[in-house]
Amino acid sequence: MPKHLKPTLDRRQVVSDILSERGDALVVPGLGAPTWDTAAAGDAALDFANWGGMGGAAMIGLGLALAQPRRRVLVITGDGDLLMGLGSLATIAVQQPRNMAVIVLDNEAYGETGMQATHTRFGVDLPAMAKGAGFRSAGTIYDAVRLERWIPRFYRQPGPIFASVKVASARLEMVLPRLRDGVAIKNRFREALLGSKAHE
Ligand SMILES: Cc1ncc(C[n+]2csc(CCOP(=O)(O)OP(=O)(O)O)c2C)c(N)n1
Ligand SMILES: [Mg+2]
Repeated sequence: MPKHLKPTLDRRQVVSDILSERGDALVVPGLGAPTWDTAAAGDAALDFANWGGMGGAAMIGLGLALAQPRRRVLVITGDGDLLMGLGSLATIAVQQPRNMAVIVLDNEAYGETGMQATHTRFGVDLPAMAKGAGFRSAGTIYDAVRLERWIPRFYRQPGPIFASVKVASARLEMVLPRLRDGVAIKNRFREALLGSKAHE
């Protein structure tokens, strides 16, 4: 088991720091709090909010990464969401998408539903699992200095990349994306990505 420190990073700051360099990257925020963090950082048309579906963010990201190999795809999700779809680490590793990063905002809790402890609170090491599956690089980020070093990698280093960012389990204001309807979110995303081809 790795050294287990208390998670302290501010998740809103982490997400806004990461997304400030997004350019034309496609972003898949996991359900709940990662979606509120992403909305707080700007609610962009190239965000594919995964409204209430748990366990699927990384797989939606993989599909996008394979369909759009020239675009960077960032999955920004929670430890609970990733733990529910752990097999996705193996599937991503088999596909080896060079344009994909999976970033877990790891508060070691199921935040949305009342801060129940997840497995990472007990030392389950998600980056080690990603490495074991075959991700090209994986690591744990506990502080802002390390985060600053990792951000350019999320966008430029060959993937698949995995990072667990240890964020404090604070209760924050719920910032909802403007669109709530799944079809509307999908249509906005397709139009922003594909332009006139979105309707073909
Ligand atoms: C299949 C399924 N089970 C349970 C839920 C209820 N639920 C919504 S968010 C959430 C916790 C998500 O935890 P995490 O991904 O770690 O996000 P956090 O809020 O901690 O950032 C749960 C259990 C759900 N939406 N779908
Ligand atoms: Mg969590």
